[in-house]
Amino acid sequence: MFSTPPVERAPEAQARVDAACRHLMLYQFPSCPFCQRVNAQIARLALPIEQRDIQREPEARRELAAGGGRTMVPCLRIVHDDGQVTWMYESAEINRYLAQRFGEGAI
Ligand SMILES: N[C@@H](CCC(=O)N[C@@H](CS)C(=O)NCC(=O)O)C(=O)O
Repeated sequence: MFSTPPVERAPEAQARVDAACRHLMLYQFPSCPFCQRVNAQIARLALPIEQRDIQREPEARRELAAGGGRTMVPCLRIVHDDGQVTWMYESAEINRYLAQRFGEGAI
């Protein structure tokens, strides 16, 4: 199997991506195939997104249930500039969002 190499950005562009990723958090667990899909996208787009493993971290599972309303993973928590929080479920939607926000030419 070949995997696409991660995108390479100029240092200033990567710094902007790094800063934006500090407002994102992925709730997941490693054996979940939908989470693996999102993690492949995260690797491809070279995104330093912090992760919480809801199988190993009971507190993370509680956070996800309280904030997002479900314990389904993957879920991307997005903190917007105005402080509003979005809990985005569905691997395909998350991958689309990441591609639009961080894909080639987006940042
Ligand atoms: N359609 C969803 C499916 C996600 C899904 O089924 N995740 C499983 C783990 S592999 C899960 O969290 N199941 C528990 C639940 O739905 O509460 C996606 O593409 O993200």
